[in-house]
Amino acid sequence: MSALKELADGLLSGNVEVVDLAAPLGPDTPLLKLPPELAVDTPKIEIHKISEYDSNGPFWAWNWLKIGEHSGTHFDAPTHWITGKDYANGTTDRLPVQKVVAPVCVIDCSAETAKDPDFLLTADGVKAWEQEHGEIEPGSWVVMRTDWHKRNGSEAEFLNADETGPHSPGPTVDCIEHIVARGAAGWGTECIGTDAGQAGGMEPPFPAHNILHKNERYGLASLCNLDKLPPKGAILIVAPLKIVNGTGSPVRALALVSR
Ligand code: 23J
Ligand code: MN
Repeated sequence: MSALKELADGLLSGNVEVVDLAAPLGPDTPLLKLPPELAVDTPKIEIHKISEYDSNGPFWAWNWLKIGEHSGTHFDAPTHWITGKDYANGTTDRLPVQKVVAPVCVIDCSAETAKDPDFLLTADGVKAWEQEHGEIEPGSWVVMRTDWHKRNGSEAEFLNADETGPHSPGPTVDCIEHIVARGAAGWGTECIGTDAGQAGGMEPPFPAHNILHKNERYGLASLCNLDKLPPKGAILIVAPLKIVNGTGSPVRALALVSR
C-alpha cells in the first residue's frame, strides 16, 4: 500500500489522530514583554466585528483583526532575527513549504521544569534523548516538552516574571548548536518564545533566535499539548500565513499521531 493511501485510511478510521498544538488566539492571549529601555512590545490582539447578520451585512458575520506576527502559537522565520536577515527565502511568503511538514522529535523536560522554571535543556540532554530514541534526522523538528502550556490561560503564570525578569525554560547555546549540526529544520517550545525567560543575559543574547535564524532554521513558540505526542514518530504541520515579507506568523500547529 502506498504511504498516502495508508495515511488516508488512518485519518478516516481514526488510527491517525490530528492533535491540536495551538493555543486560543484572542485579546487574552499572553504576549511577550520586553524591557522598555530596549524595545517596543507587540500590541494586544484585537478582534473587530464588521457585521453579524445585521445592517452591516444582513446574511453574514465577519471580523477584522489587529495582531502582531509574533502572537500566540506562532512561527519564527529567519528574517525575524538580525543574524538571518539576508536569506532570500527567509520570509514567511518565500520559505520552502517542504520544511513545515516534517517528523518531530519530542524531548520531555516536564519533570525538570516542574522542579525548576529556569530549567535549560543542554546538548548533553539532547544526546541522552538520542541514545534512547535514535539520532535527530536532518529535516526533522525538535520540540521541548515542559507542560508549560498548562499555564497558557494566565499571562502572569505563563510569563512567570518577578523583579529579576521572566522565568521560563528553554535551550542552552550548545543545545541549539547541536540540533542545528544535526540538520534540524527548527526548534519549538511551549513558552512565549523559543528562548528561555532569562535568555536575554546569555551569550549571545537569545541564543535560540540568534543561532537558529543565522542557520536558516525556524522557531515555534507557545505550542500546546506536546504531552499528547510520542517522543518520536509524529508528523508536525506548521505552515505560517503567506504574509508578504513576514518575519513570522500565528499558526494552527498540528501533529499527526499514530494510535
Ligand atoms: C523579539 C525580541 C525578543 C524575543 C522575541 C521577539 C520572541 O520571542 C519572538 O516572539 O520571536 S525573545
Ligand atoms: Mn516569535
